Amino acid sequence: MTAIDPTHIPENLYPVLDALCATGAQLSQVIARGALGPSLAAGVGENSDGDQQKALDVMADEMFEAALRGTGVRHYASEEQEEVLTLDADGAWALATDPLDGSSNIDVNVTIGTIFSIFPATADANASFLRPASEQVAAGYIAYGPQCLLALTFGAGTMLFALDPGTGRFELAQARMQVPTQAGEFSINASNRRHWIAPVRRYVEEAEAGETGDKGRNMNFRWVGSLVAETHRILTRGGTFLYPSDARNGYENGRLRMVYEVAPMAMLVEQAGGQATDGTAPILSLTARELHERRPFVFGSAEEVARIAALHG
Ligand code: AFP
Repeated sequence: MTAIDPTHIPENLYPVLDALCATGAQLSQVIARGALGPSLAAGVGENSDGDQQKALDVMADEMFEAALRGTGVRHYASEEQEEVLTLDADGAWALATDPLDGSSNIDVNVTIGTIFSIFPATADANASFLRPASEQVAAGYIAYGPQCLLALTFGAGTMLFALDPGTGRFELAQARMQVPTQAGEFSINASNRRHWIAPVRRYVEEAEAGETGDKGRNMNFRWVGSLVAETHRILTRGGTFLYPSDARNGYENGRLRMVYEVAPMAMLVEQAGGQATDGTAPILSLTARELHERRPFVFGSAEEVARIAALHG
């Protein structure tokens, strides 16, 4: 039984997408059992960067790694593993993933997700990922929320699939997602205000001033703490997301990881008519220097992202 309608998937990538979707469907069932199953939010260790690992982080990573063997993935990179793994020595693809993003929301029943990015594989494992983000051939996320959804792009628009709980198969829900150019909402972790650089503070103050300030219209505010949930909202109804560099120790390049969070989300958003930068430079023009490097991340409605870049200028 295939896990996703093959109609919209390039044939040479179908085994990879089928494995990702089958695993995503399994994971959505594990997550839906919540407290009826083993504790998914229990701390089980630390990842390569010292972030606390939850049981579900490790479980998801193990499930995706196992499922992708034999599908044509040569190199597997994960937030939960220090080094790149070789799965199929003659595979054509290099896949990077945050297997479970939004871990702080696991035990409070808020949408969490899996993010993935696919490059053509090169012989050298790291070199497959340390290259311009524009060389991605596919990017997507699976959102585990009230609906289990897959947003997916191969560079010809961003598609949306929904998991049919009755069949366990992802079916096309929207052929082409489109980010509205104007935003009505902005997203940033406002508790970090005292750490922000001036352009970020200025943008947020403009948004907060609403119709009483330069923007001339009111904005609403959202912060979920789950990149997949924020991205899905912005792909659906527009908005702006900022995780900038800030003055905290270790946050000089923000919090989000370039290879398996920032780059795939940037491809999805730009393929839907939005924009994605590090505050000024387009993410897709950037190249990661290290597998787990962080990068300041601003994305969403084109007008807003351009305003933020102008303020940085
Ligand atoms: P976790 O997976 O460690 O919860 O991190 C989630 C995340 O990478 C991203 O999904 C959120 O947008 C962001 O971190 C939330 O960061 P803060 O906890 O600093 O608000």
